[in-house]
Amino acid sequence: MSETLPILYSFRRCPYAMRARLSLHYAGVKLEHREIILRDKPQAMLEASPKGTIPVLILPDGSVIDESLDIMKWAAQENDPKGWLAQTDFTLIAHNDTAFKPQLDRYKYPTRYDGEDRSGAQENCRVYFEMLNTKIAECAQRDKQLGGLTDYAIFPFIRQCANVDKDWFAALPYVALKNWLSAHLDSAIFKDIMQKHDLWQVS
Ligand SMILES: N[C@@H](CCC(=O)N[C@@H](CS)C(=O)NCC(=O)O)C(=O)O
Repeated sequence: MSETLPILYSFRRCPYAMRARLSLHYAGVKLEHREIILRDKPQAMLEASPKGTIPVLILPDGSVIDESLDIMKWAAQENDPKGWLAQTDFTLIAHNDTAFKPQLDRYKYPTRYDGEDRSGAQENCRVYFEMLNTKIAECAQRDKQLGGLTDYAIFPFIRQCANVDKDWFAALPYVALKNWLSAHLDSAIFKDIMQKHDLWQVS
């Protein structure tokens, strides 16, 4: 009989889905990956999680985890080979999600906001990067990581912001932040979780 695996609804470029995939990979969780597109969400996903955001994890017992941070925590509770969960900086992650992400959205998608000219949002992103740069530089003894799952929760968003205007990001004087981001982008785990999947079709 085939094993029933957890099901992950995911979208390759979504930073919330990336942090979930990174943590599930870290924990070595075997799963069925269902790649979707946001403009055409599968009915089965919406039935499991009517709020319609990605990622969604459905466990073999039918329970549903539809917040990326909860998926990260669940994965580390399943298996945490480096003891990372206890070291995770949830305050910084909350700052990333509630203060930085709205600025990133204004910077990346200015036309969605009345009167947004990007410059204020870009400056707010820079201020966040300056703070992160200092934190990362201070963590030099810990392999230049922020510790625990904090890196996995945050770097997909930094990647997204850095890609909006690569010249702007390249000109920033934040060496520790840039090295940290490059190390994550070059890592084997990131390459693995960014592999392309065919769109999931109901069989
Ligand atoms: N708080 C949620 C946010 C997830 C989220 O907003 N994901 C985006 C994609 S990156 C989404 O699904 N948006 C819904 C849509 O665009 O229809 C989480 O952490 O899982």
